[in-house]
Amino acid sequence: MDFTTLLEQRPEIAEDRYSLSFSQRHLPSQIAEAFAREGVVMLKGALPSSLIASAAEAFGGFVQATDNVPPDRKTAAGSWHSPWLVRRGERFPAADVISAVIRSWAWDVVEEFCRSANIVVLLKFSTARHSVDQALGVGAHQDAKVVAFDVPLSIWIPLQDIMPGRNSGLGFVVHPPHELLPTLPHDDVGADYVLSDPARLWIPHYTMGDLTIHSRFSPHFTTGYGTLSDRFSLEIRAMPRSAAPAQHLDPAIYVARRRGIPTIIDAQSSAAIGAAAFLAAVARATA
Ligand SMILES: O=C(O)CCC(=O)C(=O)O
Ligand SMILES: [Fe+2]
Repeated sequence: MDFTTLLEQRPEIAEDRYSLSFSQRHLPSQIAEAFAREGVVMLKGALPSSLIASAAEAFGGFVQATDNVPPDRKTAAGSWHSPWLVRRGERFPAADVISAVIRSWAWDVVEEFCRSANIVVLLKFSTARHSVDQALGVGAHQDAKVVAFDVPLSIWIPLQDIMPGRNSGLGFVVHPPHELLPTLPHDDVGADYVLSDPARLWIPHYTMGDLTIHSRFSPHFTTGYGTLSDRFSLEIRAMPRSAAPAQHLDPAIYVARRRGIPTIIDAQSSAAIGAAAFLAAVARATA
């Protein structure tokens, strides 16, 4: 079963049937309840669309200069990059987006999910992704399996509108288990699991400025329809500072409230990682 056929047979999976889309007028506690129950929420209009459009343009330019894309990070389906390596001259588009998240109401939601205002942004587990829309078969993964078991959440930010059937996006199996699922050899939970209860599937539309947050056990998947359209996105991972193992922290940004405002209070990168200029860009954009 591929995603084109699935959407044709079940167009309702592109609807938000579980009311998981929230705006600034919702309380973070209300959003946290939905997240705990369903494993994913969408925050509508969380980021300024002009900032996202400009980040997409810079990231697109970076990818087009093919020297920038190492062969081991590239397939027919696109390429993926550590956010601090995506650079256009003095500009780091991922720094602008991360800073916008910290300055937005989405950060109140991240704090609520983490039950802490002392948060570490785990750049080591954050990715800037260029996805070329390929026809894909149905499957899903859990980030607890493929990223890191102890990282509680992933923020997924598309840098353009996402239209199911038109360009590659992210889809979810809501109401996740509270444990790791058995997987096939390539860490995928398999089409049988995903299709066993189509009522639990959600392939959202995104408008520029929207983002989703999914939990570590949320089974989710890259969607693909074979249109060959480009998609740029950023996934950011964060957790309570007090819970973060030392081996997750290179590089990392620390955020806490100062005079009530989320503020970057520290950042670190080893010389070998070489993220210092990027970290400075995030700090400048957030100050
Ligand atoms: O961007 C994608 O296609 C995959 C992203 C993903 O799996 C994630 O953010 O956890
Ligand atoms: Fe994932």
